[in-house]
Amino acid sequence: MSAAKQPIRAYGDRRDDGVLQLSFTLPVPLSEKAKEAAQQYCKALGLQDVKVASAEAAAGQYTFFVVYARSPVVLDYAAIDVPEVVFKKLGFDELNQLIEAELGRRVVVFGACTGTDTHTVGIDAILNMKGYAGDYGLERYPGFEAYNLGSQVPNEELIKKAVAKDADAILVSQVVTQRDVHKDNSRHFIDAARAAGLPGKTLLLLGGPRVDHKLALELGFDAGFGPGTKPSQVANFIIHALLKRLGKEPAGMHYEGEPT
Ligand code: B12
Repeated sequence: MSAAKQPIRAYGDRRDDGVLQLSFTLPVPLSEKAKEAAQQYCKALGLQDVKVASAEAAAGQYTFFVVYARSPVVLDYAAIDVPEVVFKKLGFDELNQLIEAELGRRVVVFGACTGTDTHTVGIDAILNMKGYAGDYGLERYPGFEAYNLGSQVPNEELIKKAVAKDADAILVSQVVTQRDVHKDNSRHFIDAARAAGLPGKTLLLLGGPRVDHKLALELGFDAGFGPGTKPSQVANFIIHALLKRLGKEPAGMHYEGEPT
């Protein structure tokens, strides 16, 4: 029997009114004609009751718009099926104790922002002592030995250095997404990881502002982490995935959407 339908629409002023706020840039200077173009553009997208709330000149020859409009689209939320990393999260001390008790050694992780990408803040947030949003980074955990190679690291170099230290997990950060460079570079990483025999042996994690678990699985990683990820989520994922591989996963833990 199929699950009951759960229709949803966007919520602007009132429930189910379908009102959206969207922003975009058109390659024309700010003018009344530009505002009309923004209206027509939104109507062509199927939107109704289009109101241009804000139009600002951007870099001289461009205009940045904020628009309110109504969408007739209704989605069945019950029909949406997406992989998610789900497990019970342990606290800092509990996780370190679990590592000590079940692995009896430090867990080695290597991370970098690879390819041509210079953005280090995301991988630093996960690995550095200080961490992110009041949540300690992996360097702070006695149970982890974390190596952060920084930015613009060639995929092969990250893999070579991780293999030399027999790493348990490799963390790849991809922030720039122009022309899908994050996907191309991630595929390149996975090709190199396959050539080194890593999948199934070393945990491969991908993260960045346009990354989610589904995309990471599609690209061949073990898990994906997007905006707002806290280091403790990553630490917990790594430990539970390692213990699961060893058949030592504590009772009551489970993930959904993992590759089998
Ligand atoms: C700071 C910054 C820079 C700094 C980077 C300094 C540094 N050392 O990192 C500098 C000035 C160098 C820079 C340069 C560029 N930047 Co810049 N930059 C930013 C900015 C303002 C903030 C990024 C950031 O630090 N976010 C904070 C961190 C904490 O968030 P995060 O990366 O998402 O990380 C979190 C999660 O995603 C996740 N995560 C991330 N990685 C990983 C990895 C793993 C394994 C895991 C588990 C989790 C994880 O955990 C983190 C914590 O929650 C953004 C705009 C913005 N507001 O986001 C633009 C932005 C990312 N930059 C952008 C661009 C275009 C560039 C340049 C190309 C500009 C240029 N034309 O030269 C260059 C890049 C050159 C290159 N080769 O990469 C664009 C990217 C657009 C796109 N679609 O790709 C943005 C979005 C700005 C914009 N709106 O245009 N940039």
